[in-house]
Amino acid sequence: MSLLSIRVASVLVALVVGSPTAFAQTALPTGSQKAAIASDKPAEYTFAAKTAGVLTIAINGEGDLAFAVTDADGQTLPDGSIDRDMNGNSGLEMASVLIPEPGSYRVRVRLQGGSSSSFQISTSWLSFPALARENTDADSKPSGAGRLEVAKPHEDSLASDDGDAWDWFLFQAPESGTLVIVTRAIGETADLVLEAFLDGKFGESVERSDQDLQGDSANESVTVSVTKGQMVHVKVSGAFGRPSVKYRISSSLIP
Ligand SMILES: [Ca+2]
Ligand SMILES: [Ca+2]
Ligand SMILES: [Ca+2]
Repeated sequence: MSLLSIRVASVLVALVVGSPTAFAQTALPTGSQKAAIASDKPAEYTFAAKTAGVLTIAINGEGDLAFAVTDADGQTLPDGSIDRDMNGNSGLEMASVLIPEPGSYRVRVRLQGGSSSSFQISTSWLSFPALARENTDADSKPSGAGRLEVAKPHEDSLASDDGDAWDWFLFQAPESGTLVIVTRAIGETADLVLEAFLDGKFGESVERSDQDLQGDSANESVTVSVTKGQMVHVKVSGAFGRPSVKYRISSSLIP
């Protein structure tokens, strides 16, 4: 999953263009550049942030474009999924995204519908260390997900004010079937969101629940078809603001 990143000495950010499958990559300066895109082949850029700061990205092109800013693991940053259709134009997108800590990040531009298109991308980087919001919990990234056994409930918590804003878990399906995962608050409730991701693709969930089942905003449920041995990553986060809650995550596999 790791992509090469080429550092541009004069700036704090280096952007590299390439497709997820090809290794041919072109360095992109923090100015403006044209690029080609296909609906089945997003354009992917990587950049290295030496500090926390703000990354501003604008794209303009044919067709319905959207982009996401992710960390090195591929999980989308908070407010990092952008499809705003500026000025009523589905191919015109713009956002400033908070980069919470030094590290390697990616920007993935995708074409929604249509076959191929070209677009222009412009970026700028504002280094601002005071914005740093490090999340030191290992389970804040898919690579540090807590391993859970199917049918064995687990208790955990979110404490956003201490930087613990979401948790990642990993299930491995002991056999093929339908995996059902649910969350419940322990004690005082909060508005939770439960997401499931398959096969190490953390950009977009295959299932997302913010259904507030039984009238409780923490009661969520996702259902995923799995094959024996398949890895299912699960993310528990807050729907709004900065959640602070104890919760239980339970699972069952229907063969
Ligand atoms: Ca769009
Ligand atoms: Ca936690
Ligand atoms: Ca909810």
